[in-house]
Amino acid sequence: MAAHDVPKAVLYSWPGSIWCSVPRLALVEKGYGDDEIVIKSVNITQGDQFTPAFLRLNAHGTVPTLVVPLERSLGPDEESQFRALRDSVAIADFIDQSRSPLSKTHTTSSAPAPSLSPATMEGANISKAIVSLLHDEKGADPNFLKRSARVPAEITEGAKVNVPLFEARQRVIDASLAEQPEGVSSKLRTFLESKSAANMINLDIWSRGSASPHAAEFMQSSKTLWELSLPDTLKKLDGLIVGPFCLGDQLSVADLHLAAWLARVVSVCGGSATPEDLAKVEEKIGKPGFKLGEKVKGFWAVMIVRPSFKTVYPGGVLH
Ligand SMILES: N[C@@H](CCC(=O)N[C@@H](CS)C(=O)NCC(=O)O)C(=O)O
Repeated sequence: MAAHDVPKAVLYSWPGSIWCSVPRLALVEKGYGDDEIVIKSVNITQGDQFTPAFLRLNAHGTVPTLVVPLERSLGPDEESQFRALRDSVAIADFIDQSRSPLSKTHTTSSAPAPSLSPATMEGANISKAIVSLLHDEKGADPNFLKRSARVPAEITEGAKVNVPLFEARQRVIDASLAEQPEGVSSKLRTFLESKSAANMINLDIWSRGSASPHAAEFMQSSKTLWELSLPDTLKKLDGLIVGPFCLGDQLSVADLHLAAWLARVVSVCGGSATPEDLAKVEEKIGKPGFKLGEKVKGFWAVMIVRPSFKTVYPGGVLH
């Protein structure tokens, strides 16, 4: 089979998504050529993730999603078979493992493909601890950070962006629900109904501010996020990072998760990709005596100068 006949993996992604940055960094670090993978846009600000077509690929309705052709589907006579990977941890590991310096499949680039997997048991444990900490839904959730508000004035300020966003999502959720056969319950319907309920609460908060019955609880959760979870996570990270990268001198997958997470933190604090802008994180947290640790600062300094980081965050503009 000629190289151009081989089905390519498709990465469903959105430029402003924090967790999509992880596989995007991995593709550059691993030296994938632009023609080796197809990147398709899923506009999560417009609700593309709630269309039945996308939910067939990923029932959680999240990006990144990587659809990879299975080995046995490469034969010309067989029906195409695909496997979908539905979270950034599995996708980054897959991207790392599917391209080695000796790899021939799908490889048109001759760039080196250094391993991003931890080389020791100790490294694997640190990596797991860092990745779990960053992805802990009860921790410093970077998507909540972006749409949090501790005081009514922050709701008013965020309304300009968030009201149209939650309205657009609601339109797609409603349209997808309308397509479901009447009176028939299904996993898809249950998923869409729960997304609709959560989305309506968000819409109510961002449109009505303090007048919303959900506002007080929302502002309290936002305060907990900024005053407790975020400083706590930053402190724990400083204790886990070996330096300068998470596991020492060699870059690994944990660094890609940390780079994306820290970029989001600096971005919501109004900073860009410079060493000095970490100070904005300390300012915005505003907790007396809170300072970022030296390991976190050292990591940021070595990460932001990498070509992969500059590709995913062009001009140092973070998201
Ligand atoms: N654990 C998942 C989380 C993925 C996730 O939350 N993705 C966000 C974008 S960063 C998303 O798709 N959100 C959809 C939505 O907001 O409805 C991962 O690591 O990939």
